[in-house]
Amino acid sequence: MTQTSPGPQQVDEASTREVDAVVVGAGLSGLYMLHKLRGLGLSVQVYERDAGVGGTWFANRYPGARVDVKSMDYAYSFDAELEQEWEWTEKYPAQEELLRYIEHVADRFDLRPHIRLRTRVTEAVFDEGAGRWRVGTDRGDRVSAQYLIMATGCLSASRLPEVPGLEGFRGDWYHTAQWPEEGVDFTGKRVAVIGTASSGVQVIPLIAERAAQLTVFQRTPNFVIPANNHPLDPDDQRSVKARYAEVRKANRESGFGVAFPEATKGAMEVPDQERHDYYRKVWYDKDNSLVSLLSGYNDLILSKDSNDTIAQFVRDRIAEVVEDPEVAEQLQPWDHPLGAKRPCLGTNYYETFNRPNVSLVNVRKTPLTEITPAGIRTSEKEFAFDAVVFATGFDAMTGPLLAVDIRGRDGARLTERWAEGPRTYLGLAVAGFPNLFTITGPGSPSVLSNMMVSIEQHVEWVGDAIAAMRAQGKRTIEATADAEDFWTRHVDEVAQATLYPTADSWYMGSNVPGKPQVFMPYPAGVGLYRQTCDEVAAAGYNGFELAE
Ligand code: NA7
Repeated sequence: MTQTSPGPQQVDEASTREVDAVVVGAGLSGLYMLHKLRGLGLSVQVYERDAGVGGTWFANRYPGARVDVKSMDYAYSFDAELEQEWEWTEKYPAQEELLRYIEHVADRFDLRPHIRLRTRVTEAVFDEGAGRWRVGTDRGDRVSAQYLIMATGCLSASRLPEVPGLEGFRGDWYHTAQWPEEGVDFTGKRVAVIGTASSGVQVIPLIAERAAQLTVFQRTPNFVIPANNHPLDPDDQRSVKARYAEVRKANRESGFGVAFPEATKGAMEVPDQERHDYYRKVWYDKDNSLVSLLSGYNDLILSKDSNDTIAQFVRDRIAEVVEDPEVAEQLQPWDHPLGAKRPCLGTNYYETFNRPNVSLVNVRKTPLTEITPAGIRTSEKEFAFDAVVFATGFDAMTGPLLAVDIRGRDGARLTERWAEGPRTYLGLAVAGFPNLFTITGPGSPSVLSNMMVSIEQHVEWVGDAIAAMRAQGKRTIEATADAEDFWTRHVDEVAQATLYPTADSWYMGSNVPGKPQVFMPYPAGVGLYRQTCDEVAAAGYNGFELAE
């Protein structure tokens, strides 16, 4: 079911409507935030730029798009009936199933009447006199709201490479994160895919099955772990549901938002054979996950030597699967520790390079220089294509926030405040921007975790903060500059003690030319982070100023 929004002609530009809260985005976080605030009795306007709810799972509908967290963990936990009634079909459901689930949630909790689709929030200005946010959209809406909640997601501002010529390309082109709703038929076509991270790894094997020829342009090889996806056994699903409360609690207290027995040893503390056996077991285990791979030893993301053992294990598997040794070598990652960038889950990824219709171009050796009318030119030669697929990623975490012109006290722009990188308190709030909350914002565990756990924790924390303010008759809540300084330094210190900053990754902003190189997510784990947030609230919102 899709909801249509009124056309621009129906909007009265002169009138400013008052609501208690504006939520930007109707993905997993925006929908739950809306539900939570409605439950507290607030009037809420949600704006969503896309034509339907779903956020990431609306936009990323390329063939092969799947979540990389198991379905039973990647599901809302806030409503016990919802949790029990929804039946997942697979270990890692595909985009269509995830979108169906999200649409079910929107209907079940009657959320749609509060959502305006196809409407992009363009600016939000804090009016100090009124203590309210004045919000404007690209369709002429003018709304005044006490609270502004950015539920814009971490990966929603997609990027194309800085290669000239795309406007002159005679074929069709697509970005994986803006895939046409009607789908694309690549049968018999000469297709290029640029990008070999999570999205590229998922789309490449499926395009290869249809296209006459597929050419993959790879700049940096990634570690691709077998998804070992399979239908969920109904008995297994029932058994998880029977102890769901316990499973959820363990997830909330864990590091990555998916519970896993805590490792007591480092990778180098066990005999080589034992370690190798463990990696092998995880690699082929039908119930494996990124977490089971990364959590087998307690120092894989802390010690380069330990990490080398698992990285080499994966490189060996690549060499085993890929028949052409030269291609295998190009596909082996050497430039970053496994896990310092989001590892990819694949199905037939490496096998795809054994197909006669698939070839690999290393654009580190022969960079892309131009999109030509007929195809793509590298420093070496020109290739002709009917279609080009950009799996080239996102301006992550800060991109979606800075795409809105957000101005706080004294007209200060968030873009200017964050010119040298994001600065937040708890990844939730920004000094000088009262009553603004960023769901899974930079400085919170967000993308280093099962997003569902992080989203629910933020939404619930924000809901509780608003309820507490209302109970105490407070009008504004604002992070102090000291608290923000402390937190920003703390996030950096924790990150520097890990291997994460050693990789060029979108976690660091490295994929966007000119973007400040700052490690953006908070890597201390969702359990510890939740404790900190709870302590802040219990201490009367320590580090925040609440005013009447
Ligand atoms: P990512 O992880 O940002 O990957 C983008 C890919 O595109 C990556 O392989 C990039 O290579 C490549 N890329 C980007 N720009 C260029 C240019 N100019 N030339 C060649 N190659 C380029 O995005 P995804 O959509 O795959 O995944 C995002 C997240 O979604 C993922 O981490 C999961 O959490 C889900 P690079 O590595 O920068 O050399």
